[in-house]
Amino acid sequence: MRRRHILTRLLATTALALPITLTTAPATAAPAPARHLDDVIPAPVETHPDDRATFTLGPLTVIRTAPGSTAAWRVGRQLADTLRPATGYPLPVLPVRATPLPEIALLLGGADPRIGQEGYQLDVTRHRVTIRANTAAGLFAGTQTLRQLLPAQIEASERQRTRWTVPGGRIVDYPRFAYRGAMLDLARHFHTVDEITAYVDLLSQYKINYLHLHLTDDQGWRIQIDSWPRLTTVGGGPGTGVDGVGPGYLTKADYTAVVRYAAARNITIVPEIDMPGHTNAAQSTYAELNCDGVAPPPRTDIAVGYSSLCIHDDLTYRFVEDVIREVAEITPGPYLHIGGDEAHATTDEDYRTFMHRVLPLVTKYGKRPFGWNEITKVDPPTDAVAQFWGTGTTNADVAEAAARGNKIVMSPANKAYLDMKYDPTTRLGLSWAAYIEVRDAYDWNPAQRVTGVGESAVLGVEAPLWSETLRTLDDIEYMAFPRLPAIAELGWSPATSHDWESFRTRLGAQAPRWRLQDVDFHASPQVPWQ
Ligand code: TNX
Repeated sequence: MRRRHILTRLLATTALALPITLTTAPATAAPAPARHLDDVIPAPVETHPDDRATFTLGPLTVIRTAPGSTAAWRVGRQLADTLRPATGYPLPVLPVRATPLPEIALLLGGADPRIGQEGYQLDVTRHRVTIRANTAAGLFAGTQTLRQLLPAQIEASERQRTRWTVPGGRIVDYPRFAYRGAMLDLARHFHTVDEITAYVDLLSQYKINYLHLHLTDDQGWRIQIDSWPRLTTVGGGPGTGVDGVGPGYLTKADYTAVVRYAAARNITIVPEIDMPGHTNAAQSTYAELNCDGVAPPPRTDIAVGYSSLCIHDDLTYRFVEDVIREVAEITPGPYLHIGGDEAHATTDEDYRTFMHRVLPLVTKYGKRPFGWNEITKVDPPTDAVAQFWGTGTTNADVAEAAARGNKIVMSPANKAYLDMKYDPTTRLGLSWAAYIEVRDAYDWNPAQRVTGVGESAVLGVEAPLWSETLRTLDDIEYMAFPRLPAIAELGWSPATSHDWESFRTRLGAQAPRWRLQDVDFHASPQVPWQ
């Protein structure tokens, strides 16, 4: 009784200030746990809380977007789509106009100059949430922060009864690194468009901006190539996943749908065609891709390092050029990944020969070459990006490449590999690099990991998820959560904000959101889950 009385008084007081928004607020509303501007992953660069100003999202709230910008309007519409199911409010998306209605405004320009191309400034006052950015990408990032500042119930798919408050103050936020990536392996087990886009939804909440798709490997070929059609019908056909699980591949239309869906969430697709090793799916499909002209049997085991394209045959380069051309054509992003890892069946000299013919092909079709760190052995052109996946802290080739000016993406396998088990009891995953608990995934500095590869050489971080043991979206989620948010924070937040205690507390507060989104996560004992 008494509690009810206090609540009624509380509502009455607030209603004075916000007469319109609260008239239909349910009297049974549960007090939302206090949230603070700092309760966000990745940690924002700067927060200036104002305890006297709380915004309340209500039935009359409108979303207003920068006049004349379709891009800003699209972000506004997406925000409305995100907020409508749980609130049940109409949240119309309208052009900017001065009215007394409570509003969420998405504006271009006029923000703190430090925010750059992907950052944003978020101001929360009693009647208005204003997100300012220089680009739609920045506005989108701001809306993802706003989402985390609302009560966790905002993630529910059905109408919830709560007060939709946002803590007052200002956030100024922008990324530490330009490249904040995740990788999904479609070759070992295929993942459908629906599964990939569901993963994109999760990634974009943590300001990940690149999704690298590992499209080909020894087991399966997962991207349609018109000039070599059997790559997918046979190489991506029945029985081509690990343990014979299959079939599956992306048609060009599927791939384009993924590219578009991701782009709308500020995520750029990086396609990978792995070569000259990891090519058994192609070589077992087309006999002419083998030096002896004999197609090897398909492979569904998880061994690595046994296949190699035929380095001294011109047909190999016709094949590679066809594939690169067709993949480049359907890829709007700047990068094309050519793998290059674990080519143990290719001699060092042949590897160099191969890469020196193939790297220029990527450039020829307008893309910037990306490869696993082995490509640094062949002195690639300085616009090539190398992805470090070692477990150590020294690598002379990578350090030399960095010194020459190549950018490095950090994916140390014993820190950033999401397919590594959390501990020996983890049902899924592998353990060749390490067991990686949440703290292991979080407690490292991308710019201090490899000797000679400092802040200015690091393009960013990426969390690869190899799928030898992963079949379903639940499997993907279980390995990615909660370690993906740790890698996302390393990519976005300033090194000075790095703090395990703060991170694990903020991570614990994400759990109610994941439960509502039906995200299967590892309830690590290291984290105080709410
Ligand atoms: C190594 S890391 C690989 C992949 C495997 C992975 C499993 C790298 C560049 N290559 O082929 O799937 O380990 O963790």
